[in-house]
Amino acid sequence: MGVINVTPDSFSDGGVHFDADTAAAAARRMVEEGAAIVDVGGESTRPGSEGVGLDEELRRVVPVLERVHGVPVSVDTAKAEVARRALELGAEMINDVTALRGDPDLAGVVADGGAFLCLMHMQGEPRTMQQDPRYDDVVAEVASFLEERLRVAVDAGVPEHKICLDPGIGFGKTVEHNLELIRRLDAITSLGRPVLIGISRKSTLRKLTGSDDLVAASVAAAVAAFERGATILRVHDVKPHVDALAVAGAIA
Ligand code: HH2
Repeated sequence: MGVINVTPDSFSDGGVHFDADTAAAAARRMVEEGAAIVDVGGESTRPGSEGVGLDEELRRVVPVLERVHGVPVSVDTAKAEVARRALELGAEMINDVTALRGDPDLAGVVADGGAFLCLMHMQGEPRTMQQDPRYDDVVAEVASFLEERLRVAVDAGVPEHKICLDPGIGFGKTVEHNLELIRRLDAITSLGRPVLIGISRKSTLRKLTGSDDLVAASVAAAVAAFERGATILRVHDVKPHVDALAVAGAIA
């Protein structure tokens, strides 16, 4: 899954794809490089961010979707109205970092639109989530949250076979929480749904390496997650991940 943030402030690629033509060209290039799907987002969820209003999010995302016909697209949104417009414009999946806790109408839009859905764990909200994240057992708590949200989504009419689960690397988690979630990913894969991991260019990698160039660190983390059962990797640098995963997959 390639990442296109149509935002001025995303923590790793903020501003790079803020123009719709540039974003659409980048989405096409990601598919040429081997991405199976491209995740388009108009609201930054980086630690400390405030969120954007509906009109501004639509203004960012819709022009990109209008320019990427034929590209398999996921839309990173928690807003039902953004999801509705996105599905009308051909998006196949809604990636909701609130796991259906943000907008009571989102589940119905996804169900009616026949879309795929990603449910992600987050402790707290982006504005404050990294201030002091605490868990008794991060893996058990994230797994039980995802199991509950999966049930909520299915009860709201989204077919189970269209749902994937994501432990939410960096969303209300310390470095050690993030590492433990990947180390013990079997607790989440055992819920029976495909698991998505988004660790590309995240600050955990910067803290581990002390480097600002996070491509190699991102690839290493993606391969480690793949080897523990993750099947969707959300990444900014598609080509190195596709190559690394081709090799890791051939060996597996
Ligand atoms: N991470 C980010 C955004 N959306 N969605 C899922 N399912 N999983 C993730 O780990 C995830 C996500 C944050 O990363 P990024 O897109 O690079 O930055 P920003 O939120 O600042 O746009």
